[in-house]
Amino acid sequence: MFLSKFIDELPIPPVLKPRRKDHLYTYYKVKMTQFKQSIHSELPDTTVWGYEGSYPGPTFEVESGERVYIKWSNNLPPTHLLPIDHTVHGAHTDVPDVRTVVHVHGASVESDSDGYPEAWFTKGFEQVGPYFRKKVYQYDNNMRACTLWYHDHTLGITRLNVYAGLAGFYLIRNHRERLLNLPNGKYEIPLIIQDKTFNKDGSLYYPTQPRKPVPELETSIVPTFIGDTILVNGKVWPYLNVEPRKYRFRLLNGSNSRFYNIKLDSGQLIYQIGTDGGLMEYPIGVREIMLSPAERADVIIDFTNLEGKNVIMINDAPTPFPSGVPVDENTSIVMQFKVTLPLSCIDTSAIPANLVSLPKINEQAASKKRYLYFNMNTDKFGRPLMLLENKHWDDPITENPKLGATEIWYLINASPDSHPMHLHLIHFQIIDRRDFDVEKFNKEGIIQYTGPSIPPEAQERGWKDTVRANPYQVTRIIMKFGPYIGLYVWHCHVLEHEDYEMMRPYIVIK
Ligand SMILES: [Cu+2]
Repeated sequence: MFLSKFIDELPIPPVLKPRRKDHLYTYYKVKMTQFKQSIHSELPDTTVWGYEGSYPGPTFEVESGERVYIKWSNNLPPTHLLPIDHTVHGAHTDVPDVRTVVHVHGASVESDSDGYPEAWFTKGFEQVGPYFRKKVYQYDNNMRACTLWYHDHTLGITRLNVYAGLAGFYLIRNHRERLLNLPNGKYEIPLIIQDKTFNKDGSLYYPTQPRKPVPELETSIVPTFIGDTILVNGKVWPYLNVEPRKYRFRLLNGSNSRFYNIKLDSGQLIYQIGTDGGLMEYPIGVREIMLSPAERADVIIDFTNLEGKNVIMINDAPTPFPSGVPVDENTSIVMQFKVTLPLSCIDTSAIPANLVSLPKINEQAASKKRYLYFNMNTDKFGRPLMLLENKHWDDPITENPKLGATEIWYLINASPDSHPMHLHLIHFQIIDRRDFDVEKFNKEGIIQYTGPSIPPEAQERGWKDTVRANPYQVTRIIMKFGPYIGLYVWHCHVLEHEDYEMMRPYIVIK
């Protein structure tokens, strides 16, 4: 379907107002509902799901150390917007179709408030999953200033709930960050990038079958989802009028499966100042930024001296990444900046030479190394099934770090695709990536490196919660577990993989 580019203005999600805020705590109420929204002016309105009547959901803005309570409630209709595959674990016919649970991605949060995939709940909490513990979640926000996001995490239908619209930003700020004099106020804009496909009537399209259909099933999960349009903040190919000055953008890949390699068609530098978990040590000027699903990049783009010019944000990453379908004239376009607004005041904001101190976690501090491999399996319908450690979601827990322990995880990817691996609760640092002999590993279970240790890319040198585990490489990450104990998860953030067993529980023990 043909949709014109750059004819709709970029929407900016509203900042959510708390119901109560005093020196003790802040309280928010957030309702999930179904409603219609204009996704593109050439399309009839689209039925979506959102938080507080907004897709993407409203933005939370909280302070480091602020104690926040959120009552997430489900007010969605009883029928799902999208086709459910009832053969997928956790989405069998013994549970209601419309279930939700909210995870704040990247948050350090107690286990009972983390949005465990089996802690789901239905409308009015009438039915709840086996791990449901409480209606009001508690977030201590004992973290650096950083760009987090919240989204649905229900077992077996996360891909559908997020695709329907259940995602939004959660920003943590602090005094230290404010002292840096970064572009702020109307010059600081979050951008959630997603790909979707629409039917002619404006409704969301999500495939009921993979390319090679499963005849026994009415609906089958697909190995990856590839949309034919790109949305930013819920609009297809929007434009943003900007002033000739610096802007700060929080880039988030909120897509199901698609990776983006973001560039500007002007060829100008993008100044990256932060990663998933907060500010970097110093800004770096880059011409491209790779974002796998759930990864964020905090950037500054300078439109100074570009009066009257248009700058297009483009993408050239194939899907699945790195050896899948190349982008076309549509999926290579993200959005447009039009430098049309007059400068309303002198731009006194800065790109500081130094941002924060970022101590490296010492490898010697690690008390445990875990070797974790991803393997491709086939299910009884002949569909590909990506597993972690050849284990399913329901198998006994094998990853059980001790509270306060530092560990190194070896993410061993013997598959041809890159998998964005995400750990809940903690932020980690990437140590390196290294090619290995895949055949030998598959036969003997021994890692024999065939290349040198490759340090993380410049854009990854900071706190991370999601890392690209590239094909035929061992990716090493290091982290300290805490400050909470209990049940969490680690998983691939390609939502079609996560929903189909590429997710495992882990437990932090005393
Ligand atoms: Cu994956």
